[in-house]
Amino acid sequence: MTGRVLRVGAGQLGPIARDEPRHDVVARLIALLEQAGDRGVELLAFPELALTTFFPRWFTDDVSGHDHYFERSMPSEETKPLFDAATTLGIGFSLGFAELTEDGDRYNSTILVDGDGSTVATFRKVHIPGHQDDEPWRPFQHLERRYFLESDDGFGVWRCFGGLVGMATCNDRRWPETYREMGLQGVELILIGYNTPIHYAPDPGQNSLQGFHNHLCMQAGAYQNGTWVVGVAKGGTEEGVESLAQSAIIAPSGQIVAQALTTGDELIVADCDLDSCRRYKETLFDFARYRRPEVYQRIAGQKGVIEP
Ligand code: CDT
Repeated sequence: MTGRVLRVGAGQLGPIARDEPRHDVVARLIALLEQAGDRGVELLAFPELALTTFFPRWFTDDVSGHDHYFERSMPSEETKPLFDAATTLGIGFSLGFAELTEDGDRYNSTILVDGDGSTVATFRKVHIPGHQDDEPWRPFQHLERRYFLESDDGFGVWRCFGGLVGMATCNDRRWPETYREMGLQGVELILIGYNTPIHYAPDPGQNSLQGFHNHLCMQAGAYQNGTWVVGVAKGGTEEGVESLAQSAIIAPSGQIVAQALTTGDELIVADCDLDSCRRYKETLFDFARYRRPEVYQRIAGQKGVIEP
């Protein structure tokens, strides 16, 4: 194979029980990492909030009531074995976790770690979905807006793994701005972890379309920006809530080249030729030649809809 080929894995997780200790989850992550090592993977993506159950599904009066699900440092004593195993194997990885900063701010974050164990970057989720207050009419809560701040850092792109790599988290993948912000920085590979409940309480009519929408937005984001996209789920039925699996590795053509078959812990792998991004970036989506930012003013300047 020619070009800059990076062997990428997605380490899908099945459910994590509410009482499952970090130590056991880290052991599951290391098992996926070892499988990735056997298959020559150089960069392995793990899901959003990959160390614990999806705790925003429960309301606590005091926001700090869920602080035991947050990490105050990365690596921590409990996560260090994962970092050590990755360094020994020479595999880089991305890992979603709940971040509690020294200032007491809470973010839904993802760390990107190089194959030598050094931290490349920490991304904080930008588009926080769900609601802030208890809504007992729902079969389960989606209180991300109670437990996480919206990050103002935006979507960075980093030179690493022989290419240009960016990150996004779950709901971020539904927004075209996410991909285009990174596309304008030349991104070649976007790593996206997600936890997507199949039941959408405000409009259950969307339930049967969850799988379609998941792939639709990531495939469109890949194609329209000429980039690889890795979508990696925590799927299966977790504490009674069924979540979408369907982890996928998507080429710059928008085609899915690898997809998970189960709803449990599963590794998928693809050889991602980063040079193949140029086929799209230098033709149909040659931004410098064809974009018209002068007629896109609303996109950055206006938040909600203003009808004519
Ligand atoms: N974790 C996450 O962002 N999940 C959302 C669910 C939105 S429904 C409240 C998603 O976009 O999949």
